[in-house]
Order: sequence, then C-alpha cells, then structure tokens
Amino acid sequence: MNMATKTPPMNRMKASPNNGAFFITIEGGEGAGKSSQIELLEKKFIELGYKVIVTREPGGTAGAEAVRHVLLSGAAEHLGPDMEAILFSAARSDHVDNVIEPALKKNQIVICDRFFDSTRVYQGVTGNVSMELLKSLEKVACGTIWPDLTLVLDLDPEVGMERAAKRRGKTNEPDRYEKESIALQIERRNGFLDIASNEPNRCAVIDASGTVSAVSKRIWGQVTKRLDLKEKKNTPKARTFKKLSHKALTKKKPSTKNPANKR
Ligand code: ATM
Repeated sequence: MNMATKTPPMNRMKASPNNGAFFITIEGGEGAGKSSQIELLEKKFIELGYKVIVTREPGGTAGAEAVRHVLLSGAAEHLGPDMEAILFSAARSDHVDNVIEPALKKNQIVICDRFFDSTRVYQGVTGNVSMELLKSLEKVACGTIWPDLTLVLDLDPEVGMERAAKRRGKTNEPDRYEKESIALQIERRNGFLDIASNEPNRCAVIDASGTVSAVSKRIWGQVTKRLDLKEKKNTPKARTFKKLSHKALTKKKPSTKNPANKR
C-alpha cells in the first residue's frame, strides 16, 4: 500500500470537475441491475468524449480478484465479519492504489461496481462490525480517494431475488450471498438508504424498478444534475450531452473497458 498518497478523508480533495476525473460508485442489493446500468453509463460518458474505466469490488486487480474468490466462495466466512471486513478492505487498498487513483490522476472517469458502502452494509449493518473499525479501514484503504457520486440502486428485495435467479438460470449455483434470506436483504436495503440519507451530497437513490432503459434515464438525470460535465472539445466524438438523445446514447457500441479490469 502506498501510504504516501493516503491521507484521511477529512483532508481529501474532491476530483476536480474541470479535469474530467470523476469517481462514481454504484451500490445496491441482489438483482438491482448494476451491471447493465454501468455498461450504459460508460457508453454515455464515452459519447461525451470522456475516458472511462469500469471496475468492481471486491476485485479490479489480480490480488483483489484472488481475495474476491476467497470471500465469495465462503472460504473466509468462518473467520467472522471483522476479518472479512479487513479482507475486503485489503483488496480495496490494492485496487485504490493500482487502478482507481492512477486512473483519476490521468483525468479518467472511474465507475466502480460497489465500494466501501457495501462493507458498511454487508459487514457493518448485517455483520455487526463496528462503525469505528469500518471508519479506520476506510481511512487506510481509501485515504484521499473518495467517491464524487454514489448511485444507490434501490429495489424491493423480492423483485431483486427473482431477477437474480432468472439471470443465473438453472445451471449456475447461487453464490454465498445469493443464498441469503429476504429478511437480510431488507436490512441491507435499509442500510443503503440510511447511508444515502446521511450523505445526500454524495449519494443519489435511484428507483431500480422498471425497464433497464427507464432506470438508465433516472441515473443519467442524477449524473448530469450532480456532476459538472463538460463537453470534451479535443475528442473527435465529442458532442454535448444535451444534444444526445437517450436512444442514441444507449445504442450498442464496442466496450472500451480496460482489459485489466475485465470480468
Ligand atoms: P456482486 O459482484 O454481485 O456485487 O457480489 C459481490 C458480493 O460481495 C456482494 N454480494 N451480493 N449480493 C456483496 C459482497 N461485498 C461485501 O460483502 N462487502 C464488500 O465490501 C463488497 C465490496 C462486497
């Protein structure tokens, strides 16, 4: 971990809205549709001429992907929620140092599928890990790197579980989290909503019910309202986002995801 670049969140500087570097995190429960929405959001930014990287947690680097495998398989469950929070945070530290911070320094937009709010909710709210420990871990893992915008995709857990089962199909086994009860999912939904209501400047709650296109419109509404997006004049494909129709923005295009961060 590169401690030199990590100072407590209190002292952090936000990614400047003028240099094109925004750090956006997407949170939500099972089946909330994060992956489809991230793909659409990435396309919209590219249409505006922004450079974008899409990444995820736990994961995003080789080391963090290895930790992901351990955590999602349930192999670390016996260690208890405190140790799991530490493992998620160790993976985050590697991810911040090697992917997120370098991309922001290159004035790229980073879209991250889950970040510290997932630790607050999964390990904190439903694992009873103390806020004190979680805050210390955030300080160590994230330092100055803090989301400019967190989109909380909010969905009735019953609907989310149905969507997730459909997506998985009959052949794929549910992972450890997908096997959990609705009661637990409700607690987590409320956990995300509490975070959003305590940090309204950073977090936007998005109604994730309805079609992919409808949810995408809601997300873009919040993104344009909360981030100072600029037309990137030096990029051949640059157009102002105001001129782009939703339909044009959601047309299929080849992904420019960083191959290192591919799922
Ligand atoms: P997804 O790739 O579906 O987001 O799954 C990752 C799981 O890891 C997710 N489970 N579900 N549903 C939540 C869990 N998780 C944590 O418990 N703590 C964390 O800090 C993170 C980033 C993820």
